[in-house]
Amino acid sequence: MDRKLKIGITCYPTFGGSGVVATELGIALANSGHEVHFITNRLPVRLQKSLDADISFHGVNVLNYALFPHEPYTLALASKMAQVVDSYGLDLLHVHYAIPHAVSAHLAKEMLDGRFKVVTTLHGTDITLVGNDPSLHPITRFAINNNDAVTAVSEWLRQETIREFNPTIDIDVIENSVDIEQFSPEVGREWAGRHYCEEGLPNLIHVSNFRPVKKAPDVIRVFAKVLEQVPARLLMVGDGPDLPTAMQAARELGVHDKVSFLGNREDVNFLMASSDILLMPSQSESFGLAALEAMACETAVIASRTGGLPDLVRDGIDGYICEQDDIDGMAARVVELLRNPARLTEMKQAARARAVDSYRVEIIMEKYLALYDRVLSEKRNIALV
Ligand code: GMT
Repeated sequence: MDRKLKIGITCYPTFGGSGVVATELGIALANSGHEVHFITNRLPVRLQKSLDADISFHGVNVLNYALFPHEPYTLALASKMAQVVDSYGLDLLHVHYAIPHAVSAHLAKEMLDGRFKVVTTLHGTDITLVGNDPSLHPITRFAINNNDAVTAVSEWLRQETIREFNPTIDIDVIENSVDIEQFSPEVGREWAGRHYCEEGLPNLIHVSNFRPVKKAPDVIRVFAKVLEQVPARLLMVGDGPDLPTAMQAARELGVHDKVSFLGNREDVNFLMASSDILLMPSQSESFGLAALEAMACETAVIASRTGGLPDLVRDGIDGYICEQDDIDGMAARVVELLRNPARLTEMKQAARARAVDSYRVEIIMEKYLALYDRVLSEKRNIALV
């Protein structure tokens, strides 16, 4: 697209994958000359280093009043969206995670009499865990049907959305992306923090928000089985509800001195680039951003057969796909690779090539720009369902 666009982006600003995808896209769009406005309740984590003249940040302040059972985030966000669109003449809002962002954006659009377009990206649990709850199903379906375009981060999520919501709008698939300069094997080589890696020992890594769906304690179980056969270290990166359970499992299985629990980290690219294999035994994963980032760092991936993971990680090429809950199977694959360095290197290089060729942020940004172009050339067409 030749025209420079004015784009508003809303996401959850935390370490979660949807916020990361939204932020990396916003940075890439700004670097390509588009005017980008983040409308979020806090500065997104990965934006903290990149805030410059081309990216504006508009904080959403939510009133906390004693009468309210809950803070009215959805309404405060809609008000802020309408203000920002109006003040800066934005062409479109691109919101990430349907609940409640797609609803707020629709409200803002109604407030401004349809003067801009709304694109929603569905990321996963907004469809599979939250949006399909009976309390939210009708409003989620309404928002999906009344946005100008809706994307899902994998074909699997597109199918889940159709199955769950039977939408009247077509869903486009635009996958997650990765910054291949930041996430590259090179960063690991110069990294001062290499002391997490014991000289000569292979490194395994797990990166997640430690919600039950990520099965972090299973990573420890896999690792304990691996240690029965080959020496290694394990980095556990992130924080969340299952962190204490994973720590307890490490103590109970007697492997705690070989595991480093590192919490939420901004240098996750360095940690991945210093590792050999990423373990992702998730119960559900619409795409698997951490797997893609690891692949870009030349780290092989061993993941469970769920959601979009088998489309991302080519079984036997970039790593291995194992059946869900198959602790023994995953451990066997790790051992197989650690005992065969030539095979491991081959997989690491294939993984990097796949990330560069198919998922680098410039490629994915072009897909979004084509979508923006399409919706901006369409007349207003609202189906109230
Ligand atoms: O759906 C979630 O769990 C939240 C979301 C997030 O914000 O972290 O994660 C999802 O979005 C990522 C980015 O699109 C995907 O790579 C993750 O696979 C997906 N998580 C799940 O489906 C569990």
